[in-house]
Amino acid sequence: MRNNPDLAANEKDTAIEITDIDQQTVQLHVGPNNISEKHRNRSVVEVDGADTADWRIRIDEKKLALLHKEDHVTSFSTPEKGFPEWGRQKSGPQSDHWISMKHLVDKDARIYGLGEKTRYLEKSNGNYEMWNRDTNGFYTHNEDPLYMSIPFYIVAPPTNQPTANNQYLGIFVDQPELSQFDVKHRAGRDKIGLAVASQTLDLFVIQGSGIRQIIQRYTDLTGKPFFPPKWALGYHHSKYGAPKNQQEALELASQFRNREIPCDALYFDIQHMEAYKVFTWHSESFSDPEKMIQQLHDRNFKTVTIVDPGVKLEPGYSVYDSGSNEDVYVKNKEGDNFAGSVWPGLCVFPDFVQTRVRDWWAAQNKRLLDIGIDGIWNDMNEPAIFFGENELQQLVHQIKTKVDQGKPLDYSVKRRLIDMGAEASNGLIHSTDSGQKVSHLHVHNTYGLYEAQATKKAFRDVKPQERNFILTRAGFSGIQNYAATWTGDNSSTWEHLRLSIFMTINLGLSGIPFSGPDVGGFDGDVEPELLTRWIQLGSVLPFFRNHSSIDTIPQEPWSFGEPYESINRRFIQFRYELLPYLYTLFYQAHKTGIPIIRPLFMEFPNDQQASTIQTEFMLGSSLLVAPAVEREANKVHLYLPPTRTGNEQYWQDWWTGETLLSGHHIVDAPLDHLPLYLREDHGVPTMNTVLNTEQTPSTLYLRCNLTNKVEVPIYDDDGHSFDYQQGNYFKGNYEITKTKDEMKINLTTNHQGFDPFWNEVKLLPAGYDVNN
Ligand code: MIG
Repeated sequence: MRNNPDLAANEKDTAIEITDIDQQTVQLHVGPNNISEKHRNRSVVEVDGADTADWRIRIDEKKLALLHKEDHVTSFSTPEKGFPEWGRQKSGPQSDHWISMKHLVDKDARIYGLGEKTRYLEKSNGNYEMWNRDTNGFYTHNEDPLYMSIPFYIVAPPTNQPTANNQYLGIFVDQPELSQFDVKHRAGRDKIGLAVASQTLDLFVIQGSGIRQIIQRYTDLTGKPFFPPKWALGYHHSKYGAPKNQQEALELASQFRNREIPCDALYFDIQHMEAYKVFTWHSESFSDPEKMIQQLHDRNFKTVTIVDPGVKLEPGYSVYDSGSNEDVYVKNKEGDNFAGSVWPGLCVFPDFVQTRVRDWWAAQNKRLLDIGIDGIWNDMNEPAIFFGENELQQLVHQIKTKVDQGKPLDYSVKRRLIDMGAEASNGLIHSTDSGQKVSHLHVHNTYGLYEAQATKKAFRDVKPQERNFILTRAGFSGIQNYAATWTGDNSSTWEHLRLSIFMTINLGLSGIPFSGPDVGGFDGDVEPELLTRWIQLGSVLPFFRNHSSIDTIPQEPWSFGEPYESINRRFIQFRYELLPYLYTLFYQAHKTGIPIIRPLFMEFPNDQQASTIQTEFMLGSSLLVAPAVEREANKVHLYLPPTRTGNEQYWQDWWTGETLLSGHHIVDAPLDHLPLYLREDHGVPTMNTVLNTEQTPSTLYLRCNLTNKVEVPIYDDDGHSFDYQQGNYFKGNYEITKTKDEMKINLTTNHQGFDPFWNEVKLLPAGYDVNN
């Protein structure tokens, strides 16, 4: 129900309305009275206004208070037009319209989410912009914006006021346009400035008693995370520029198998194409890709190819011709196909906003899927454009004039070229399905999301029974329903190893559980020690892919010899031992949106110290990870939280079984060690390691830290098809209890529609190495 209150306007032409969604959720609309329609992002999948009138707004002076059943929930300052005084535009086009509000929060509130953002785990004291942006090969630890825009944040109550009401809030600014989030910074310590380059500001306010509830509701609105096939949870290997040809791909595969380092997928970066023409293969280096893929499949390797959105402008190139005939490309102001330069030279860009264009793109993707490609990696879909054709011609003209006049060429020419790249997409024009023209400003941040929709359709068309794997760089709220993401072009530095923890955690808190960094770092040469530490960390992150830039030294798990190779192998094996646990967590994430890795304060919300810990995290609710994040760190500081109710508890060292009491510790972390602790009365299902997810052991191990009772939930299915949606899955709960001198395992089966991989279950004693 839409509730258009008397208190509507503080400026005569501005209307404020609310739509009751449910107890937890209300939608707020701010905008000029006369705007009835706008181009909305389509990320919201479910907005049924309920027919209740529980939510109200009250406006007094310059404050807009939201009430639920007379209880005050949160307040905003009344909306203002124009670019806000606290704003700081870093990228994106100039806009004639801005609308802003300030969200009033406790000065000690903690702010999380905002998707793929740098800096620290907690987001206060920063200004964040939403404008999908390629950073040209690397980014710094405080760079902003990056590739993906998730205009959603969580307000967690201050932990220093245990008596304060334990209210959590989620704010989703449902606008795809360029926007700004000033978190307790220039807008004031007790405010979050929200500004959108738009005439309207639509947002959802979600209230809840914990982070879980907030994320569940946010992912009800924007879509639940897709459920990947099992192989996507394995170790993946990638490098820009390698393998250079079919032969090298097969050799790489042999290396993994001969060295007994588990691996599930190999990636083919842009070198696989002919002149970077999307959906082609290099005629000499990859002359028979279908055969190569078959040979890799025979050895249980899955294959993933990169797909860039730019289509080389080259009459005679079938993809280009087909798109021209069907008129699928984005237009410039003059109404012609926009041409901008990327890897192949001048390119045109599909207008993914239109359904018929997405269908066309899906049909193009079939060229890869038909020959057996298993996963699609969407890069450069911000979209990243090096420069536009018209601007380049102007620049060339300027340069020529300077040269003719005998004037020197200086740095400004180079600078101009870089700026041109950022500006290239600004004037583009898209069309909607109904033929309405829309400026790129409204589409930019959703371009990658629309592309992912098209790619998903390709999979559905070619392999309707099979689950799929799409990896995307750019995205917007809702992307979790289609694709996994990686954090782009990071660097091979310790700082970026730490950053990768914060970024992956915050992506999870932003509804995107399936993400991870380029393990080992993309830009720059990795040090052997850093690679090993990153592999240890990666083994417990949701997406585990080693990737690096062209011309950097090789960072294969064996590149630095011993002792590194053995340690790297051990942790990649460990990843596979954890699969039963990870798979169950992925299933839960798919059903609920709950992240796979979690900040400590999510599991221990009332513990003030937990809220200050940055580099430790929980994998699921049972395992605490305290990775070494510094060079030559032979020890790490470890904080083990007390129980949820604040009582002491015993944690168990995963590797030795030694028990440690909650509190602060300094523990050993030599290079071959990842500090890992099992929570009291919690357990983790594991299995023997395998070389890839096609292999299945027959024993399920339950590793428990048992005092009174442990419950280990477990899920399994065929690992690759959609049959689970027809009930072909197994879901159960192992309950382990201890009496005086015996342990009892009891299985409660919640759903028995599939024979799970194991035919025996064993308790795994601490310190027992399942591989020996
Ligand atoms: O302009 O395809 O982030 O992962 O290796 C660089 C080459 C294009 C950027 C991606 C990176 C990928 C690289 N790409």
